[in-house]
Amino acid sequence: MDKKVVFSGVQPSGKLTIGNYLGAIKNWVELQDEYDCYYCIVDLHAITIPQVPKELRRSTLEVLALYMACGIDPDKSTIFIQSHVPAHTELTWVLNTISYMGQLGRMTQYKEKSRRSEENLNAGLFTYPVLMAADILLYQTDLVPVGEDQKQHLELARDLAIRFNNKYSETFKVPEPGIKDVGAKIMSLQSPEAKMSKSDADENAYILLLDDKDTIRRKIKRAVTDSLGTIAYNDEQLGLKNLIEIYSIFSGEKIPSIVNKYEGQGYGKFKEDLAEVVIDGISNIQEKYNYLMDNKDYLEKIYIKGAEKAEYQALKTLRKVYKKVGFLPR
Ligand code: ATP
Ligand code: LTN
Repeated sequence: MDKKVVFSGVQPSGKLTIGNYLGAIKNWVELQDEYDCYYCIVDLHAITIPQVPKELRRSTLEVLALYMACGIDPDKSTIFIQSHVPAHTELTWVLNTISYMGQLGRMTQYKEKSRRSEENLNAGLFTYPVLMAADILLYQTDLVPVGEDQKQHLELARDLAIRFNNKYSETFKVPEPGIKDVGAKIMSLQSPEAKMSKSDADENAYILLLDDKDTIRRKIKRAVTDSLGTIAYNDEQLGLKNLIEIYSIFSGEKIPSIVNKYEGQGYGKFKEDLAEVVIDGISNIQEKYNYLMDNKDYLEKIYIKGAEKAEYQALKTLRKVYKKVGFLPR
């Protein structure tokens, strides 16, 4: 029997945070044996906000190296760059024609990003989720492992699959979201009611996968907590709650056991230990990353091979779509 299909992606827009890792990439690793996995670097999505071309090229390679350093194995999974497979933009066009302006206008990410870039409110920002739907639907994807913030976009991808299937006949698999209970929304270290984001203006708000040890210790020490002063896991102590979750996922220790261990102690010792847990959890990734970035020829081979494999699958779906909508074959 054929394996079920997983698809996910990250934008090469700046450095990756531990939020991207815990909410997405770490979970991708666990799916590699059971599923046929496609992990994409979504550079077409990245240009919906202004990018410096030279830096975009570098970030794209960096994200590829980070995927692999985190444990994505190119012998098991297909790793590729979105712009290398033109079928993504081609299917986007077709899906645009069955997407409703109203639904796209209600997307939270669009509303937030358009508020931030009022002077450059480009159409790409608006159709961003349609491109994401195309990414997913091209591969007849069963499962999409992402963080909580992508839930609404996934709902749209499901809607478009169903709408197309109803209009023309069964064509797309309707994908399911894979969102974890813990770790799907790592919060900002400075304002724990907001998501940790790599595009945050305050660099103390996030920990990067490539931050050095002292930076990690400093950022965790400065992380916002509360004045209650007791270690507990609840919604009144959001800052602490977030830190406990980070501790739990990196260490594998259950949340109640962590709370127990630090009960009666102040936040200082807990934060010190947390910093070491995080450092421990990512030092291996950093080592592998540095090795890979010194071997760019190898990285190039990986993404060339990845694009070939991805394109083969993508074109199968695109051909069906073109036929169903009535395009005359060449
Ligand atoms: P930005 O914050 O700059 O908009 P981003 O950090 O959300 O970007 P993306 O490339 O948009 O990065 O997201 C990649 C993946 O990481 C997605 O699956 C997303 O849901 C997940 N993710 C992003 N931030 C977090 C977070 N704070 N907690 C958990 N998962 C996250
Ligand atoms: N929009 C996503 C990135 C993304 C994606 C995808 C995730 C683009 N295409 C397909 C899963 C499946 C984000 O994280 N901002």
